[in-house]
Amino acid sequence: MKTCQILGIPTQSGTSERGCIMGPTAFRIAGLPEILQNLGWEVTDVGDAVPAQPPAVSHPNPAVRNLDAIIAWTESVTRRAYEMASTCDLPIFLGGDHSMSAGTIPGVACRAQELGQPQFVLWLDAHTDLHTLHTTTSGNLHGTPVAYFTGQPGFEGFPVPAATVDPRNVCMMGIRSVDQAEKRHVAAIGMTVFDMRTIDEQGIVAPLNSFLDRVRHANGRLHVSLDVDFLDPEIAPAVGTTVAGGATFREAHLIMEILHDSGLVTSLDLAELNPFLDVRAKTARLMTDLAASLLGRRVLEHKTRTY
Ligand code: EXY
Ligand code: MN
Ligand code: MN
Ligand code: MN
Repeated sequence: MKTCQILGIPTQSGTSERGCIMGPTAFRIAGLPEILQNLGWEVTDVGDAVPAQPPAVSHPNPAVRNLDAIIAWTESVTRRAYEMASTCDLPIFLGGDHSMSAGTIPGVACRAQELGQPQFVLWLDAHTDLHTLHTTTSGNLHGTPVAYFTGQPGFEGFPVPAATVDPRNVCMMGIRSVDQAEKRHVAAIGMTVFDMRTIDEQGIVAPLNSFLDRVRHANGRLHVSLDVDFLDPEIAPAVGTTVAGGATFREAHLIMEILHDSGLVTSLDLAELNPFLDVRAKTARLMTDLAASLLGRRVLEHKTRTY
């Protein structure tokens, strides 16, 4: 039986909107562990991460918020993620704001390095989250994890990442809100970005399959990081950074179904759920259902298509 471990990461220090601290609880109340068990997975809920001791730090950019807390979470989450990736088939990380990925991704990438496999990342988000401590103007560090885990400079005071991901192995989908400094950075480091315009024009199947082919041919490990704001705010209101024009219900499920069929996914973040902003738990339920699609739930048991 395939094994899955679930870790809550109740951080909200990366945002200025309070409520993500309740994210892991909402996923558990929505029944995520039981739903995955019913899909045939052996599921262990390993509880919630706790931050390390926050260091005494300051930064010349006065906008930066909660630097000490984010460093403390990054340290402890990296360690937990590495342990999980070493002891189960599929670690699932329940956020918590997206600063969680400054820990989860270096942790799982460290395990990939040990196995001699390249780490790939599929980043599903309205935002590129590519600021550094120097370029952020909001000071909200959930806007920075991609720069950190791809090894960009500008993270004084942070631990050196346990392992970094080659930016050419990062694919982003759903992007529709990018700050000026991030635009320059995206072009410079060579990530693949399928923005919403590309999805409007080409759909999600061809772009996603082109990336999955690359992962497959490189015998890579694939981490999926799903930010609630990837989804259209009409179907997923429970996030502090909604951007109109996001992925539809079926686009999102189809991505998850294709990812499941690929057999390539080795770890998953469910990020940015803010239950305080939800409407009758619809976002918590949708995110849970998307995880179920990724872990094998299908409408019919048999294949309905011939390939
Ligand atoms: N780029 C904006 C900022 O840096 O404040 C918005 C970042 C939102 C980040 C959310 C998690 O994806
Ligand atoms: Mn994000
Ligand atoms: Mn986002
Ligand atoms: Mn510097």
